[in-house]
Amino acid sequence: MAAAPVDTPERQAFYAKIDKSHLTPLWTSLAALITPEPKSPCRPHLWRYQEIRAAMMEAGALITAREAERRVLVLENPGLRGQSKITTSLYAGVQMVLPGETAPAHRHSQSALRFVLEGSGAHTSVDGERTMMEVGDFVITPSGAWHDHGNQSRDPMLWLDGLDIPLIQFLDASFIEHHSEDVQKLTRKDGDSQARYGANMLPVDAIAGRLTSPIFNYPYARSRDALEKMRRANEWDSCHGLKMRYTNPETGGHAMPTIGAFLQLLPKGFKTSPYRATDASVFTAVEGHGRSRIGETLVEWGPKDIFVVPSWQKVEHEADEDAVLFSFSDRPVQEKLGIWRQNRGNVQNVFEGS
Ligand code: 1HN
Repeated sequence: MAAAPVDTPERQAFYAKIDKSHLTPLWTSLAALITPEPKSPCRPHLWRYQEIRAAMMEAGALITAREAERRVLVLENPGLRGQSKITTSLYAGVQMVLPGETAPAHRHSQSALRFVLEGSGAHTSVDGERTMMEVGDFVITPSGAWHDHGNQSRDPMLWLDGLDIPLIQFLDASFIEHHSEDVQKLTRKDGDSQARYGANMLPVDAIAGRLTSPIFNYPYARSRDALEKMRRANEWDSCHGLKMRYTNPETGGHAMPTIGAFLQLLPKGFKTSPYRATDASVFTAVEGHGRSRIGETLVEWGPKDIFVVPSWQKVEHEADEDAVLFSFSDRPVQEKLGIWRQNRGNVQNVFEGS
């Protein structure tokens, strides 16, 4: 693109004059608005779980889940401080529910995912059905669904929350409503949606009407077992190892309309080829240790650590032992808009790669 036109005294006087009418020239900002490739203020960063956990325990002594509504420490991207964003379009936080606590029922426009980091047997209820949560479970709260959390186990439960808050904020489409009762009434037995939608069958007259998957807990045990069985074929993707996406069984599409979620296995010693994509991704290691080069930044990760890969930054992962990574991004949104793009390997030409 051509350089921005130079300023002349006449032009500056003109800009100052039209400014009073809330008008401004495009030609001074065009190059910054329409960049040849993504230029994000979002930065690569890693949060150590032990550091988050220690802070969370302090928060646990300072405020209850009920008073806080949700006791969450927000993971703020260093390039986006003060905005409650982990990437330009997504929010992430770590939430803790202590034994005996309730996080009261509410519903909002924002879609949410949970990825369980620690604890066993706490629950979330979504639109009348409860699910128990275990480490590694991927749990969904659709837009507009009543949800409350509780912990009747003996240990704290901590999970990673991912929400499309910045996206909804950008669209000025946010609503929240508080339930008249802290804990919503259950109208279905535990496991009902798993049985109806998670057994490779669908109710006979099911139509693909819903934007969000009717399965709201994708248990880690099942996802992990699938990866373990698939690895025997010894077919590895050079950029991803073995990477699967969570799907909505009614559509075959992403499990959520605004957030894509993925689980991947990197076998011991595997080093991925450079990869970049226009969807910034939030990762957490479930198992194993390794490292990722993200642009010029090297992050060393272990179980439950959380790191972020900004849009279009080249990433390479390396696993020191069998490693499992969970990740999420705004890829479904970009795909629907027809703007999602990736480069595999050391591709230079952004218009030819994919
Ligand atoms: C929310 O509803 C939850 O339900 C977690 O656990 C984090 C952050 C902002 C707004 C709503 C939850 C949230 C949230």
